[in-house]
Formats: sequence, structure tokens, C-alpha cells
Amino acid sequence: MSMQITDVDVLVTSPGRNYVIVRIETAGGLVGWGDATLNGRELAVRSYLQDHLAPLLLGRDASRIGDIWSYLYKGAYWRRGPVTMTSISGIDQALWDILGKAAGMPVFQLLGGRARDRLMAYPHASGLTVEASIASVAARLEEGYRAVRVQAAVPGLLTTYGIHRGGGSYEPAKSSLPEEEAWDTPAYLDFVPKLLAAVRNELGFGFNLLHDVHHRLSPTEAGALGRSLEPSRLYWMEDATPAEDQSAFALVRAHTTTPLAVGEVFNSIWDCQQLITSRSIDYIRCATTHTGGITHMRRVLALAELYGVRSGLHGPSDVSPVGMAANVHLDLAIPNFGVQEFMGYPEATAEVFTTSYRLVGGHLEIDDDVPGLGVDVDLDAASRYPYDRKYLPVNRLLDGSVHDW
Ligand code: CS2
Ligand code: MG
Repeated sequence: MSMQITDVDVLVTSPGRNYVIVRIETAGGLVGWGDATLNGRELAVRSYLQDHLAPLLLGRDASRIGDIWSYLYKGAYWRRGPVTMTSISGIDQALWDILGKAAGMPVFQLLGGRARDRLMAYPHASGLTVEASIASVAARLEEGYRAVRVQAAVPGLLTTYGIHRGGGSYEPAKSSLPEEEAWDTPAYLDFVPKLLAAVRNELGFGFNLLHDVHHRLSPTEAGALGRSLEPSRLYWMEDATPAEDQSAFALVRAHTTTPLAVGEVFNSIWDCQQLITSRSIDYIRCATTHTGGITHMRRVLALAELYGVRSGLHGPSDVSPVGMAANVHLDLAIPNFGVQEFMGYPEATAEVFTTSYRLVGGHLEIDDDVPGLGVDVDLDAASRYPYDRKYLPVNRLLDGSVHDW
């Protein structure tokens, strides 16, 4: 069967939220799907793929995945960056999908086979009050989850990351121009230890509890917060400080035994090399979609394994079901799996994507007999949902200065 690439297409669709999807076809008739969704910058990725990468791929052998990866990465001269690495990821996932289909095997088999039967997943829980947040965690535990992330509205602030003002599910990229949120570190630092203690008090310690700081603290503040959260025994404190400053995490680490997780905004192994090799973190949280695909994410996870760092791959609604499948196949095969984030999707997403993985009582399971990544994309359904420009919010301190969101 000829593996020559004959067609590369990029699809931008918005069934409830925007996704960028790559479709690669071979002369032998195999079709591979990849995720290249970059929340809030979708059209830049589409242009990078359509205008710059597609012409390089036509006629190449789709089975030479590593070679194509290096050609796109080194051949650009300008390496790394979210737009480049997300674009490469879309191509890479589609090529693994094709290879699996050619072999008649799911991708996790090509990666070495199952290292576990199912994956512990964590969803988001939140509320406008502590009581509502506790009820939201309790509802998730009731559904069978063994790990839950909790956020709650900070008293005195009009907006808080992770909270939907009207109740309901939270989707951060929701307006055609960025909304501006307000942030006050002292109010947050005062509130969060009380929130997490109240959750433990009501619901006990028999499950894994997670919290996302979303890059808003200085290393000293984060160290102090981690220390005050120690009695609540978190599974992890996520993104405690802005992630690009790798050495900051060593400072946080020096002040607390609360486990640390970071990585959702990273796009290469170089972004986490120092964090991992200095043992400053416990969990690495990149998304396969933003980190050069399966080919590169596999290397990040292998480096992490050497230093006892486990996975907690990014799984928000802005990683499409194709990208989530790529996460799931990697999670199944690696030795150092920790947990898989699963935020869930707007309802209409299911009209466009069908997957061979599914959520069963708080765990992700996947079929053994569906080759490739196991995701199908309905092009007619996708065309009913055209691109709909949406931005993530921007954060300001109470004095009006821009802060990390
Ligand atoms: C979040 C994300 O999932 C998470 O942990 O931090 O929802 C993040 O806010 C979005 O991916 C931004 O696009
Ligand atoms: Mg996060």
C-alpha cells in the first residue's frame, strides 16, 4: 500500500468552541487526523499549516514520522514557539494515526502496548461559594472520579479563574474580544487554604484533590501557599508561578512539600528540561497537541521518568478529542503515568468527533480493536460550525496593571 502523502487539509470548526484539525491522506487511501488547536490563536496555526507546511509534505512517505518531524522542526530554522509546535503536532498526530491504520493497530500498541488497563482522570469542580464547591466535588466523586480539581470564587473579586459566574460549566475563551478580569493576590492567599481545608473536612482524604493557581504568584507567595496547603494533602498544586521562569520552581520546592505540577503552556522539552532534571516538579503537564505531537511528547515523558516525574497531561476543552486521544494513547503506554485531565466538551463536539476512548466512572478506557488514534471526524457536521473568534481573558490587578492570567 502506498504511503505517499497526496493531500493535507486544515479544518477550523467550532462545535461549541474552536478546533483546528489536520487531515492527511495517502495514495493508498489512508486518512489520518491530527489536532492543532491553539486557543485564541487558531488562524495563525491554520496559516502556518496551510501556507508553510502542507507544500513540504506532498509526495513524502507518511511512515517516516521521525524524519518528517525533524525536517519540520530543524528545517524552519526558527525553532519552537506555540504556533510552530502546535502545527507540527497536528501533522505528527495525523502521521501516527496513519501508521496505526496501516498496521491495523491502535497507536498505543505501536508505543509498546498497554502499561495499564485504564486511566485515572480528573474533572473540574467549582462554585461561587465554598459550599457550592464542596457540593460540586461531591457530585464528581459520586460519578466515580478518584481525583478532582477544585476552584471557587474568591470573596471580594468579581471574577475568578475557573468559575462560571452564572454557575454552569466554565469555558475561559468566551468573548470575541478579551474580557478583563480582576486579581488580588492577598485575597486569594487568604481564601484558598480555607477552601481546601473545608473540602477535606466535609469529604475526607479518600480521593485525590487538585488545585490550579494559574501562574499568578511569585515564588515566595507560592512557597507560602504550598506550605499552608500541606494539611490538605493535595495531589498537586498546579502552575504556582509563571511557567517560563524554570528556576522559580526550585524556590517554591524549597519551601513546601505540596507536590508541584506545571507544563500546560510549554511547547518543547527545552521548556521543562531544567524543571525535570533539577527535580523541582512532581508532574509534567504539557498537552501532546502543543508539544510537537506524540514524537516529541514521548521524549519529554521519557526524560521525566528518569527523574521520578509523572504525567498529568493537559486535557482542557481546548485540546480537541483528537488531541485527547493522542494523550490517552501515550498515557496508556508510558511507565510514569500519573493522571489525565478530562475537562469535558460542549455537547455539539460529539456531532463532529467520535472516539474509541470513553469515560467510564471517572476513568478513561479505550477499545483494543480500533486502529490508529481511533477518532473519526464528520466533515459535514464540522461545516455546520464555522470558526467563531474567541479570546481568553486578560487579567489586571486592582490598580489596573496587567497581571498573569
Ligand atoms: C487550565 C486550562 O486545564 C487547565 O488546567 O489551566 O483550562 C487553561 O486555562 C486553558 O487551556 C486555556 O486555554
Ligand atoms: Mg491549568
